[in-house]
Amino acid sequence: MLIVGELINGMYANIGKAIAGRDKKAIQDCALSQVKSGADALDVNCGPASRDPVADIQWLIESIQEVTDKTICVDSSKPKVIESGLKTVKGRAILNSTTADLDKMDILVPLAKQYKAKLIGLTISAKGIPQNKDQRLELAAQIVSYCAEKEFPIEDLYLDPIAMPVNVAQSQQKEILEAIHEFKIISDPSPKTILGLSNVSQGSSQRSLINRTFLTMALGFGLDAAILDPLDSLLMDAAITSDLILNKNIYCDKFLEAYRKK
Ligand code: THG
Repeated sequence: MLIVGELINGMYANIGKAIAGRDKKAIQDCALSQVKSGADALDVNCGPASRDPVADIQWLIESIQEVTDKTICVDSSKPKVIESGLKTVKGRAILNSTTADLDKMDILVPLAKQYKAKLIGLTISAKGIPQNKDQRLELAAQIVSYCAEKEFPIEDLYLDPIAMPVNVAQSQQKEILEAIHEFKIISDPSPKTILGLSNVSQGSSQRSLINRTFLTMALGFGLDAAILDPLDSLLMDAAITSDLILNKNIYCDKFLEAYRKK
């Protein structure tokens, strides 16, 4: 699976402070610790408190790129902030994200094409968050057909059914898991799937247990990628072991160690 580290997000107090105070070392340390723990890519989000997200996202990405060449996942709900981030990324970025709304896709799909970025499509719309699997599938199909029409490669599209907190949306979890499976059969070639995993445990105790159980199940339903906390080593162990069980890695008695040496 593709592991996207979630920790460079202004929503975290330490990162919010580092952005406001231009503390480059704090950002670089956070990037390197996630990479060392196994992150393949790094999500970068200025957070809700940023006063100048167009400038902040550039500073964040420049700081990170000084210490690692891992893929940058440019995370914002504002197209101007996303464009500013994509301009700064050196390699191929992940654009996080568009919704299924036409006004968003009309701007963001051409941007993803222009910068040869991969694209995350959230199965939400201005009408709100879908309440069952079929509503998620309807929005997913709208995103896939829009991308196909504009000749955006479907293999580079990651559909996100949006993980919701289990303590307030318990009946949604099975709908989300089944949506992950069915997104894969919308088209051939299949779109990929991704989740912002930590959403599922927001407001709950036992967060780590809920996160790793949900991740393991989602991988069983065909999940390709997750935005998660790579410093949670039990979570990473569960991810690595799931890939083994799903025959994505060769078995050996020391598979955790072998994977981490990759
Ligand atoms: N899908 C996509 N992108 C996303 C999300 C998604 N980006 C943002 C988010 N969701 C994924 N990242 C996080 C990061 C942190 C938390 C949840 C998701 C989190 N933070 C603690 C909390 O809210 O309790 C903050 C704790 C603190 O302040 O220290 O849980 O779904 N495509």
